[in-house]
Amino acid sequence: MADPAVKRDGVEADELPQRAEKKARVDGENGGGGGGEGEGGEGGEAESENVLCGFKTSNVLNDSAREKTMFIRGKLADQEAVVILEKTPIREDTLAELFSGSTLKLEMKNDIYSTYRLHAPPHLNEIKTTVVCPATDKHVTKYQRQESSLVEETGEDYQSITLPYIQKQTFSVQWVYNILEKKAEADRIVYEDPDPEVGFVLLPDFKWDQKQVDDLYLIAIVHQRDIKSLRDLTSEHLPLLQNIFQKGKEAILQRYNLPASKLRVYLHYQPSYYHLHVHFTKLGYEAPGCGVERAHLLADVIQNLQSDPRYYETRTLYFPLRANDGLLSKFKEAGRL
Ligand code: M7G
Repeated sequence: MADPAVKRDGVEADELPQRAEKKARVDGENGGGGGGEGEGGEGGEAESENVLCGFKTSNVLNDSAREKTMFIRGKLADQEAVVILEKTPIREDTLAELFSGSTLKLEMKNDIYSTYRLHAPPHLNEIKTTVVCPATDKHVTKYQRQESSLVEETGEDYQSITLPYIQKQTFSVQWVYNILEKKAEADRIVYEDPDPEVGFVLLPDFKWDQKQVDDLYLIAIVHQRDIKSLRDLTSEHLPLLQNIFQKGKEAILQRYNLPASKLRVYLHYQPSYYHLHVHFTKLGYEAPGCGVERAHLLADVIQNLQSDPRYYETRTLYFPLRANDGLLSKFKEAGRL
């Protein structure tokens, strides 16, 4: 099957500071290989073939009128797939063109009030599209609308319930290795420290279309391959964490003109992908998973490890699990919920 990724990305490094000043211009596109786990390879074509023209919808997993998103399960050439559609924000730098180049249809007029439907030029009316193909049952579960329950995990619970489960049941991190090995998304890298111990790659999260800094979202992926999550961190990892914190903030300031005081820098527990990575988002942007029940500020993580080298090995950690998450069943079976 053709590379299913159809994202619009690819920004020339030297134009990004201007982007921060709301002059957004996209010079190219890349497929990035981000769509299929286990697939390597780079895109980089000016225009992708429409891999979605044969997509057959099975059901809608989740949608939100407010977020203007829809998560759809279906089949692409007989393979299970999940497609995520998201209307993109309106950008200030496109307003002049939006007003002059659109057609307006009047819906109603009453006194000083009138409402219209504005038909914008197609390039100002994009839908960010993410394709996961082949998608596993776990992907379907991840994107399905579900009730969550808060779980209390002691250090012992982690050893006896969580660890055995995640050793068997996690998403592939092939996409992470592709990034670290420059087999995918190499042209999107914002900063890299190649050191095998304290080094990392900083690049845009695939949830961010890079068109505006208001919803800035980058991830720092560590070069070390044996740190699964927050639970594995000890004071030995302080140089790594401090390096990510310091250099990640510097790189974002340089590239996007956004100071550290405007950033939310955190780790998820539980993460979806068990290879240590840190989320960098713009403060004020309500990124999925930035709530207190899942996000752990990197600054706090560093301080906690400074005061207790085994803090994350021993502490009880709280996190939400969705109703259909297999790990939740394990906690129930163990009588921990
Ligand atoms: P997480 O905390 O493991 O899980 O974060 P979450 O997805 O439940 O938040 C992994 C982060 O990596 C998320 O923010 C994803 O959007 C992002 N991500 C996932 N994939 C498969 C890719 C990818 O292929 N490329 C990039 N650039 N980001 C990805």
